[in-house]
Amino acid sequence: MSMTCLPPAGAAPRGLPSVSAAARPERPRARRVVLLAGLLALLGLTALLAGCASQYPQTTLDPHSTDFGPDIQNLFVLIFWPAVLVFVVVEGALLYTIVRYRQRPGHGRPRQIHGNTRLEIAWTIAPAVVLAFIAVPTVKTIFVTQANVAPGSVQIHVIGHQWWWEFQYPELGVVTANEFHVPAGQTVGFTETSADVIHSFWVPAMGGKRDVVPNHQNYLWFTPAQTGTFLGQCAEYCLDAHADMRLRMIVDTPQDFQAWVDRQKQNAQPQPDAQTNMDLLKKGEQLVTTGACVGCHTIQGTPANGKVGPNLTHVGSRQTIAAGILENNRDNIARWVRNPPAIKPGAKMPANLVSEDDARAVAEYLYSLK
Ligand code: HEC
Ligand SMILES: [Cu+2]
Repeated sequence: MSMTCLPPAGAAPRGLPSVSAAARPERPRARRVVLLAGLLALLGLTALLAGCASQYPQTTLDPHSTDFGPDIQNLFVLIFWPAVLVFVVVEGALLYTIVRYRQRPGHGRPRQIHGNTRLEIAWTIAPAVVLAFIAVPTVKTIFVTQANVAPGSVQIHVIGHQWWWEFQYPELGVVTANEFHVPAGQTVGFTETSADVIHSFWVPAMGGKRDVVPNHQNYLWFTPAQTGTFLGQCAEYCLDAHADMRLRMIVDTPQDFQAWVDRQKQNAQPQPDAQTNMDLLKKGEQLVTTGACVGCHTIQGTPANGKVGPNLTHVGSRQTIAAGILENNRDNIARWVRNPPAIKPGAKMPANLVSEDDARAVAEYLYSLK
């Protein structure tokens, strides 16, 4: 018997099983087994992915702010379950139709119809209602979270650079890079702009992304709920090292935050530790404050006052360097200073500014700037 899509002329009318179809009962059972196996595999995969979710520090589904994050989470849940319902109904109807009205040997061409006004009106109105249901709370949330920040909150000016972040606290007199501190339970207001191309500032645990645009100011605010370190990154493709443009938000208790601000406001002052080699440190200080570095980096209290690269006044106090891609230690600072583009392709700090030996001295000095 032929199994082509078009039934042979004169085939039996639909609904009357032919003799040969009844004589071959194995085929539908085999298909059912395949379908069931597919469904089970899908369920297993979903369970596996759900189990992994807690290991992702940048998940968007686990908000740690008291306003922006939960606003988005509630909106997501509000839309997610109706979407699941729509999915199940539509896909269920589709699967049912595929199975129930599949071509069977001996079944003829089904009745041909054209147009159904009632159905067409229904499937135009139903999605319109669904879209309105989504649009109203979405637009409301957008307006709330786009607003400029309330007075009295911690003000941070975010400047995106290819490929690192600058954080200025205009009211507190602090400038830092790639890692910034905020107090728990207090609203933080960001004004954002870019020094070059469009970036996007994103700390997923706090809430949504916000574009960082040159010659334009965007606003963002949220209230961190608890202390901890939260990872973020640039979320708008900005050429070579976009993927290496990461950031860390450290939420402190209000006391720890104040202590951090007090330290950051001070001039650079080497703070040797047990492993410090003082001769090397002095040599490094000399190299940095009289070398090419001063043209691009600021080290408060020294002649270095460049604005091209990150502020290094307290670079030793940061957990990472180079926008979150290297752990902060002497070896990594030395490696970085020798050849930044080898570590971060495209990095806008030139290689070979210092020799191998001098890089060790530079690292000894910079790492002591706590
Ligand atoms: C032409 C400008 C320029 C010069 C000169 C320059 N840098 Fe940089 N530097 C940068 C830029 C830009 C970055 C950020 C790179 C990135 O993360 O993508 C940077 C990053 C750094 C960092 C990492 C800071 C952090 O917190 O991530 C260190 C450390 C550093 N420079 C040290 C030096 C030293 C030491 C010298 C002198 C020997 C020097 N730089 C000279 C532009 C410069
Ligand atoms: Cu980017």
